[in-house]
Amino acid sequence: MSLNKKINPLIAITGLESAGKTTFIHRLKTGEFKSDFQPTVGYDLSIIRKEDFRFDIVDLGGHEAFRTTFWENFVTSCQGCVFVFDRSNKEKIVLAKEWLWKVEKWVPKDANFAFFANKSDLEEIMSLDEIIEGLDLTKFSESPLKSFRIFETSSVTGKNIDECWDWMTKSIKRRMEAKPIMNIYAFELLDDRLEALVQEVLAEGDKKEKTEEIRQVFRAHSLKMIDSLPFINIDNFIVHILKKGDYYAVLYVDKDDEQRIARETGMTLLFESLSRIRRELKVDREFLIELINSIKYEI
Ligand SMILES: Nc1nc2c(ncn2[C@@H]2O[C@H](COP(=O)(O)OP(=O)(O)OP(=O)(O)O)[C@@H](O)[C@H]2O)c(=O)[nH]1
Ligand SMILES: [Mg+2]
Repeated sequence: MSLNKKINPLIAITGLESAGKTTFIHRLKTGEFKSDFQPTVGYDLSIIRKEDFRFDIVDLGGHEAFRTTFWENFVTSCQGCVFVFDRSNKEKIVLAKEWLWKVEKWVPKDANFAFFANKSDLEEIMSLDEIIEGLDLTKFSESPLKSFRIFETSSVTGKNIDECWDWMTKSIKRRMEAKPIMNIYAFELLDDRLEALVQEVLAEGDKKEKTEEIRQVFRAHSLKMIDSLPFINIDNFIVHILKKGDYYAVLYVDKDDEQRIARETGMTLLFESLSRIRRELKVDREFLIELINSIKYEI
């Protein structure tokens, strides 16, 4: 029942509205500057391949409505995070500081965190010293985050775009090769789309595309319960979907390895809570097996 497939690393791009997130991702993908993006509504997921690795990139809308709804879920499950700051906009520095430090708390401690002093091509911009002081960036030396770097960037000239990407992807890759990343998630059914997708997967039809979509929706809705289900690193895994009424929880767990993982990570509690969930939801064994079988090859 286990899979020999790794989950793709996720890189979350954060920053206030108009900081230049979407423009940066476009520059990264095409090597070109494009100036006419509409403000991002909600979030956009895309893929960037590098060598044999596939990175999922989430471009998070910077408007307050999206900051308060989507950011935490993505940032807490990322392997790399970027905070884009528009250095030509001094008025937003207090708000940017508030959100930067929220993000810092959400980023997993072993993830890479890049800070962009963006729009460096413009003339009327804050100096790096002003930014460091204004956003309290020196405090990162006390942060439990292991990997933090500041880049002065511009999507107009391309300054430091590739450098940051190299730094981030190489170190994520190294980490994953040393210790493949496996996230355990639990997900709450928050949107109608999810229910419909799950139903489709359970029914006949082309499961491959659907399961990918489901995975992305799930990722967007990781539950608060994640507090008691921390990250663990394993290679092989299976997917459990547990259903209770109109509520689904999805758990990626390596069935054969639960004991070993519990021992190595000291997370006996985690597995106790998993079995408690299973019991509470009174999941029928046949139902579970059927669900697992229906999606195990694509996730
Ligand atoms: N001069 C300059 N302008 C930039 C740069 N990056 C982005 N811009 C401009 O800044 C504006 C906002 O860019 P977006 O990429 O849409 O900003 P965003 O962070 O995605 O904004 P939201 O989607 O609303 O969160 C656009 O007019 C871009 O052309 C840069 O490096 N230099
Ligand atoms: Mg955008």
